[in-house]
Amino acid sequence: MKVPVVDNVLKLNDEIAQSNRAMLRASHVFCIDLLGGPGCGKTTLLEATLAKFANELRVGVCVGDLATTRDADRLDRHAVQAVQINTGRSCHLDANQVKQALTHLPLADLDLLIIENVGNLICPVGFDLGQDVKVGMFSLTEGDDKAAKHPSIVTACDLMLLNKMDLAPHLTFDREQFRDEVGRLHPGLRLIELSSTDPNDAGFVHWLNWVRTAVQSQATLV
Ligand SMILES: Nc1nc2c(ncn2[C@@H]2O[C@H](COP(=O)(O)OP(=O)(O)OP(=O)(O)O)[C@@H](O)[C@H]2O)c(=O)[nH]1
Ligand SMILES: [Mg+2]
Ligand SMILES: [Zn+2]
Repeated sequence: MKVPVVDNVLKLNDEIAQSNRAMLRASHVFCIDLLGGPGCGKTTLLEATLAKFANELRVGVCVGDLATTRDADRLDRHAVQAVQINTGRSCHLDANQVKQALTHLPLADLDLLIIENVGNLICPVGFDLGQDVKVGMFSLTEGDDKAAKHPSIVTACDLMLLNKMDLAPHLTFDREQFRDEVGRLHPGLRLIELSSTDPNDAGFVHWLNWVRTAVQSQATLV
């Protein structure tokens, strides 16, 4: 008997992602998918980023977690609108979940949508959500071998952040080796070292400038 093969799950996801992308472009909303392991500092980065952009960019956020609304609650006071997606047992966001979230967001009133993906270094990488760019995040406390151990996030992302730099004096993290491994996996990839808890530091300012430039370049594309 011929064994049926179900191989259209990602194809369907990609179709919905394209329609999300078209909807966001039509509303002139630039979209970032932020990826990183559990606790690397994604929500802390976004809290500080939204506070910095308060009088400059209108930002919506969409946060994926298996359970709780804690991250969306943390971001709600800084964002035009925050939407939590509870994924239940699923360890990544998919395009259909983002499609549902878009119905809760006032797209006409946004310049930027940031999606905080589920804390996971593996499968979120494979799911197109309709974003313009993927930003990958590692942090010093995870260890300097994580880029090499999780190459797909490094090759897929458009910018890499290395967070929790304030802890460098307390940890043995070989920044040279980490940088070399990122460079080997994705030549030319921009790597910004920063502390999300120190938004006035130079690294954080580089991140803010990167976002500004990305949003502006998108605005001229549409
Ligand atoms: N020292 C230091 N701590 C940080 C920094 N960024 C985040 N943290 C701390 O790291 C912990 C996790 O931060 P979160 O922002 O919740 O991390 P997350 O990536 O959103 O976590 P999940 O959504 O659960 O995957 C918190 O205790 C933060 O205060 C940083 O730059 N330096
Ligand atoms: Mg979080
Ligand atoms: Zn998953």
